[in-house]
Amino acid sequence: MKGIGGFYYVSDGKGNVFECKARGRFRREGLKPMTGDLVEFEALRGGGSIEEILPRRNALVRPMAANIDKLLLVLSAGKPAPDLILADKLLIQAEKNKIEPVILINKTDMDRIQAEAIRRQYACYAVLLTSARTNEGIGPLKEILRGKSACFAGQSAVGKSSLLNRLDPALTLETGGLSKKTARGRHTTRQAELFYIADCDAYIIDTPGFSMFETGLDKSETAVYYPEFRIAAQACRFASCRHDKEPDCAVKAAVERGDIPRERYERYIRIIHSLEEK
Ligand SMILES: Nc1nc2c(ncn2[C@@H]2O[C@H](COP(=O)(O)OP(=O)(O)O)[C@@H](O)[C@H]2O)c(=O)[nH]1
Ligand SMILES: [Mg+2]
Ligand SMILES: [Zn+2]
Repeated sequence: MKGIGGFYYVSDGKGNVFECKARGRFRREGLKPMTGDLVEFEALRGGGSIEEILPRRNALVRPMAANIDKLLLVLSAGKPAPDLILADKLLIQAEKNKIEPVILINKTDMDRIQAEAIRRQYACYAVLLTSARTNEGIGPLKEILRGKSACFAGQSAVGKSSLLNRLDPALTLETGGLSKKTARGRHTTRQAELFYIADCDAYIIDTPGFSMFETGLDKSETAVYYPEFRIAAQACRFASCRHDKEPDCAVKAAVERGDIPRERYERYIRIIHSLEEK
């Protein structure tokens, strides 16, 4: 469920949670239990010991989470202003790890026009408009999550924990973290933690927000993870086209026609140029 200070909290799936230590051999093998892991553990009096980590279906580094079907990328239509470069990088990471992304544009109650403008940039993805304040989109979100495991991701204070509280009224996760002062204080999510939502039979991982993120990709492979580039890219003159300064680029032509959102394309160029600088 979560790890804090060398302790790992393991659920037996029957409502009991055990505070476990990981076996020394994991450390020697460079393995560390992650939130979302399936493990074999030995229940001891007053705690337990993790004996095996079962093979992972997938594992994300940012946020740290294992075995997830869907990545819930939360963006704010109000404050904080959405960092769409960060969003694009998280989408790239999801594509690379074959995890289905779902974009949640939250805080629609603050700025619906901004919410619609963001939605238009991500037309090739599943996008849901939500408000943890007015409850907008919570019903459809439950259907998207039914029977799945999912992980929240996004900047801090976009409303990840608030949305999770809405999914299960029994949850009382700490929310806040909008002001700089409290960002390191009590009202913020400090580690990835998994929750079972009985209402939609889903396992959801809440995660702390972050702002810095590197995809760790090569600039020539980055375009592959843009679903809206894929069809157009087949018509580029060069098979190795990065859709930057190459001649006869069908992706750039699609941007000019308005078939690919210009903002997405311009951020793509910024992302690959920053890779070149490195
Ligand atoms: N107006 C509005 N505020 C929201 C909404 N969702 C969350 N908030 C507020 O935004 C702040 C940060 O929320 P929190 O859930 O802690 O964000 P997290 O850091 O992503 O988990 C809190 O003060 C919430 O009450 C929303 O849909 N509308
Ligand atoms: Mg939170
Ligand atoms: Zn091209």
